[in-house]
Amino acid sequence: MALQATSFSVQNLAGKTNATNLKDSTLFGVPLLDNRKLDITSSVSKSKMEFTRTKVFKAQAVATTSAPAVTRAAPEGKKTLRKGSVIITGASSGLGLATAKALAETGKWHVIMACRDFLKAERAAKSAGISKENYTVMHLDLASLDSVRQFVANFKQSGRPLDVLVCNAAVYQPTAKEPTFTADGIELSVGTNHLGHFLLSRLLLDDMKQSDYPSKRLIIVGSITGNTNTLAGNVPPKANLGDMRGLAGGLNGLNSSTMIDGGDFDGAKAYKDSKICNMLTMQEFHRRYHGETGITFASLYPGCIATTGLFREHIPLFRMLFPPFQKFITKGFVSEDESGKGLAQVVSDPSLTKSGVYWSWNKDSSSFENQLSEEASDLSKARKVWEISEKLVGLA
Ligand code: LMG
Ligand code: NDP
Ligand code: PMR
Repeated sequence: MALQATSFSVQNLAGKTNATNLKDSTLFGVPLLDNRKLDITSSVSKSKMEFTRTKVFKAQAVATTSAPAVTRAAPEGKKTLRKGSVIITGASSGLGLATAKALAETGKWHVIMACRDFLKAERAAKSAGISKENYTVMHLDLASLDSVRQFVANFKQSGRPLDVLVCNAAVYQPTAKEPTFTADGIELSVGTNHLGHFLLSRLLLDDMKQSDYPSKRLIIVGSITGNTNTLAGNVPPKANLGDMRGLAGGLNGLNSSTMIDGGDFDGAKAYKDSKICNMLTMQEFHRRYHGETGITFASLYPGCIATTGLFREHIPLFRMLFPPFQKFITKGFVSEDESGKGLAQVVSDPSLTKSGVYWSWNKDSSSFENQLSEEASDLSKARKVWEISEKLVGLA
């Protein structure tokens, strides 16, 4: 196949990069030289670390790898496995929906689709063929801290256990000239993608602690575009949190900037900044809670899913050219189905229990621990994002 024939290995690239003495050590999301944070011993050898993945996941990858469930006595006295219970935010389209589908299909998971548009989510679940007994739609608008609190209260009332939480929803406003705001007056991209999820995960942490499931996980979706150690992360505008003066001021556009670094509003940058916050938050959760709770905290780059609703606000020409550009030029393209199977692995695969990891996939669909950029792995920034965010969402 042409796609596979033209991909080349890290070793080729590494040589090239060495020669030009570039500081950045990855290309197209895959580390080249600097293995500061990279542990590739478990899942891939260097030669397998090619920069694209073009094959689909094997369907059984998810079906056969779910964590062993807690056993419960069935009415007739036989032991049965209890279903895992997973909340996925933004499961009404794209990656979230594909993940819900992949997990539901195994019959081992009940998916709580946490969505802002109830009807859309119901329709999406139906058209994806998810059977009724495998999902529940619950209302959640991440652009309102009240809605997040209400969702958590409703969830607790439902009496369901919580084994895995997937923070997946996001908005991207690449063409916005002016900022828009959440119900709480916070710039929309960071407010939704980071702060809404931050509050949600903090409020649900106890439920996860109480779960008796063998592997409890909190997964926060990250991205290559927030990582400036990649080519994709160097396409302007680049992510940069600066000294976080804007975030500390509440991103309200009144007495503070709407951008985390205090600069002028830029929707594309705000999205990329929010993804850095997502990846830093995962690491800070890991540092604070992994030892005490045993919960696995993870992030991932699902691949470039160029066909999703994420690009709905981009100009039509972009939406037309972006998928073929990613398919044939960067070869970073993945289908929604494929990416959903990848995220479903991070939810349920017994071999992906390592905490504090940012997962990516090779072109043969095997997962590996990817390297975050310097800023996205800066632990003092992680702490600072955490502390400021706590104040903004009313937890401190
Ligand atoms: C911004 O523009 C907008 O201003 C902003 O509003 C927002 O929309 C944002 O990210 C979203 O984009 C980005 C703009 C500028 O990029 C473009 O979209 C312009 C396209 C230019 C086309 C270039 C030709 C490419 C050929 C592809 C042909 C197929 C057409 C498909 C197009 C689909 C759309 C993508 O971007 C630029 O400035 C372009 C230059 C970016 C390159 C950055 C590379 C940095 C390199 C850093 C080095 C990293 C180390 C690697 C070393 C490698 C050595 C081999
Ligand atoms: P989609 O737009 O298809 O999905 C985003 C989901 O988030 C939608 O279901 C949307 O709901 C939901 N959402 C948006 N705002 C809110 C809100 N205020 N409250 C609740 N839900 C909300 O995009 P993707 O599937 O591509 O994105 C999913 C994740 O993947 C994001 O975190 C994104 O950053 C990440 N990602 C995507 C990549 C890609 O190439 N597409 C690459 C790397 C990462 P609704 O359906 O109602 O609009
Ligand atoms: Mg990018 C070289 C590989 C590569 C990869 C894997 C992506 C992923 N992109 C790559 C390269 C390039 N992109 C190059 C060379 C360009 C300049 C032509 C380019 C441009 C570009 C734009 C304008 N790319 C984009 C945009 C967007 O608006 C998307 C974005 O930044 O959203 C925040 C985007 C993306 N490119 C990706 C991925 C995964 C995206 C979606 C970003 C995300 O969801 O985080």
